[in-house]
Amino acid sequence: MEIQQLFESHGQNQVFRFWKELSEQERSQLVSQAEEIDLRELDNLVDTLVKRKGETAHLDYSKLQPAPYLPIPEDRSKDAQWQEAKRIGEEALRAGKVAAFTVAGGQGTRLGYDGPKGTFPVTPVKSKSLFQVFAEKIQAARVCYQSSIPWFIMTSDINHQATVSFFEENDYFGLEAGSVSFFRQGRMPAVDFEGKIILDGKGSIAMSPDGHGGALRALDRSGSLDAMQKAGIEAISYFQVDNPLVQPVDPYFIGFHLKTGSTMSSKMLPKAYEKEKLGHFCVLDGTTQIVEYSDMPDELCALRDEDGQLSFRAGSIAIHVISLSFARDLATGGSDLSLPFHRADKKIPFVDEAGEIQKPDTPNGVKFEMFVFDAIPFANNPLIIETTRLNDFSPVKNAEGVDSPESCKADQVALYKSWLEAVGVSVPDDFAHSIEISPLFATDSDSFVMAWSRKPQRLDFSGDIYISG
Ligand code: UD2
Repeated sequence: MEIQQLFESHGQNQVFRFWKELSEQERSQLVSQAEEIDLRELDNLVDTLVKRKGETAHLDYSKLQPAPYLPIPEDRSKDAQWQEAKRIGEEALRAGKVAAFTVAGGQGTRLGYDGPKGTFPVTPVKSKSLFQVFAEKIQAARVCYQSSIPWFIMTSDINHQATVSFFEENDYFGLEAGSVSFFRQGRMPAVDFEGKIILDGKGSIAMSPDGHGGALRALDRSGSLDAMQKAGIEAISYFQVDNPLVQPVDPYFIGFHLKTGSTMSSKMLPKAYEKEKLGHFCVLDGTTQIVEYSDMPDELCALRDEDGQLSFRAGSIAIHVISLSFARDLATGGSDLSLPFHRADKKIPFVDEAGEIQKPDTPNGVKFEMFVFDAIPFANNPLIIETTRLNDFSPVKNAEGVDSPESCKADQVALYKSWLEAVGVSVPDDFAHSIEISPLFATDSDSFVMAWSRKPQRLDFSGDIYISG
């Protein structure tokens, strides 16, 4: 069979070693998995990342500089530059030039939650899921800008069906079904430390999602870029599934992206502490890039300016605006523009020679992932703007402690308290309950002030408070 010969010629014939024992159906499943694999790409990854043969580009950390960013003014409403950006962003939103895009292909293993992460209940009073929060924020923006604002969600093989079913069961949380598009990201095979593709069943290759950087290829392959182009979209507002405080379409951010002619823009926060798990915005030889927290040397994380601030303080919170034309270049531009793969050593279940499934206790193989932020070095005028934590970032990543459901709920309550205070409602000091404000009522402090003036409410602080849309 042709495919077997092809694998043999790349030294991967072990993939078909149980062939004779497989049923017709198992054989065709194995062949279709095998056909997904680009063996030339894999050979190259095995040489460079697994066997570390030949030239592996090492980052010269001594040349790394902190990347400049646009700081957020104390009061954006009094800053002409920020107001102009907001006007441009609002105009683009009203003109239907913006799509929202969520990457939701990850497995959420750290959280210890089984379902798709977007289905995780996250709000303090109503326990709305992450997906519901985003859906309501997008709905609010559609009403505000009288515009369709399509929403694209990238899933992976592991959670695609469960994600789509969740939306169907919940009537798309009030959004029109056709205005939400789901597509699967690509997969990569896992290999052992010799570079051999691992089987996790006699007729099944150990495949895993190719990282959020796979979004660019998948946007193209799924026809989403074409659909966006047809709809007149110019800017893709990108965010991760784990962060309910994100503003899915922020007019200031979109406005700055358009106004400066950037093709990929990013939001930053000053790191809260040296080792906060955020990528670092850096410049190397004049090129802006993100160095992931796990790759950043401790001494650079700890380096401080004369005024005591962390030098490499600009942390990436994985919120970007990407121009549609740039996304297309990256997806189809060939090797000149292709994103690099990163190596992750993992414990990967495998079938042994006897055909038994084994679950190793220590890493036994390598998974390959692309990161979307590796596109930044290819971007024109990559812009970085500062935001504030309460208005944009409180992810749910760990079961407890930092970035946990608990800390995220506390941040949501703190945000809503600040909105109430802005309209002169003071929350009693001994208030021991929760507050939640529906995005359908307001999505930020400004819209809360407006909504409150139209619909002021008498709040009873003897229990939880929920302000609905
Ligand atoms: C990510 C960033 C980190 C910082 C942080 C902020 C990376 C490598 N690091 O860290 O620098 O910005 O977020 O919260 O991204 N995903 C997919 N498909 C995949 C893998 C991931 O869709 O194959 C999605 C996943 O569903 C989630 C997001 O990407 O929405 C982040 O993935 P993560 O949890 O692995 O990244 P994390 O928290 O280590």
